[in-house]
Amino acid sequence: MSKDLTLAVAQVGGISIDEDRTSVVTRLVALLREAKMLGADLVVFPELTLTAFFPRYHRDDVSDMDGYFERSMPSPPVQPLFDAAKELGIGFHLGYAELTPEGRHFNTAILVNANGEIVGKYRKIHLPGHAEPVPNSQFQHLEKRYFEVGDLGFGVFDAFGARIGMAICNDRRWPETYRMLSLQGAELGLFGYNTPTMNWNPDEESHLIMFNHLLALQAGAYQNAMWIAAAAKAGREDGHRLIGGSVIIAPSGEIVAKAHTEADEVIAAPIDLEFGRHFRDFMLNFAAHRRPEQYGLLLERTGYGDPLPVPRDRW
Ligand code: CDV
Repeated sequence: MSKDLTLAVAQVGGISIDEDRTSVVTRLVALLREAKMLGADLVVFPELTLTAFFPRYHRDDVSDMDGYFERSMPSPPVQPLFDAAKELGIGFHLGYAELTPEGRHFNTAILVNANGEIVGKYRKIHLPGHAEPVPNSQFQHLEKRYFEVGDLGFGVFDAFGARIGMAICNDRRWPETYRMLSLQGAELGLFGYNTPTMNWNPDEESHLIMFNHLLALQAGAYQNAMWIAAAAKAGREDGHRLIGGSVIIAPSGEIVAKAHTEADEVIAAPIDLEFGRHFRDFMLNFAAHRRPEQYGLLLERTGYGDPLPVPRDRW
């Protein structure tokens, strides 16, 4: 197998609600250095990497959460991460809460090249959970309260000698995400996530949480002939727990590297972009086999609905 780049995923263990950015960034720089020792060209950090997963907490006044958001990037406490990356000549992907100069709030990820320049940006489109707390629930997930739906679309960027797409956490459960990226030629998809081991659905079976996470990513990789890297914020945060399972997945759908802890941990793998071409040129040759004229319902309908009429006169 030839190697086009070495990709690392830096899983980040739990961050307590009062851990400051400087402490978190020191951890991230240590992970970056470890990734460099593994030969990485690009390191993927999780969703909302810089703080505890604050959308699990309810505040009447949403501006009370503004302290968890970055007003610029690099913000002063994050500058050392950019400096270390530049010194090491390594790129990274970072998820964070973004507060724009216009006062808009997004769940955002950026792609930074080995010169410390931001070369890609994505704002999360599929926001899970609720805008108001679920009554009598032990767990809340209030992303719809604290973030707007992303306004940048599903961007794909040429960087690191590859065509790279980004998406964030819940996006990985939706096939539309991967297809939006693969139709733009993405060869590699980068995902960060915070997935609690328990959520507002008391009937969800615990064994399914890891299974569904891996199933979605592996299916997305195979069905779209893409490499996928997914980085968890994992472990315990203030009595709550997030799954690990950070992975690198080949376009075959096979896992080539996987974290085995719920703590700070780096995994890495060589990426051969040609390997994706094998799938794109044969079984998943979109241009030859897709039938967009038959997919109109995908744009017309959002929720589950009734069957479309099938013309009986042509049976
Ligand atoms: N941060 C997330 O988007 N988490 C969701 C949880 C709430 C299910 C996820 O899809 O993992």
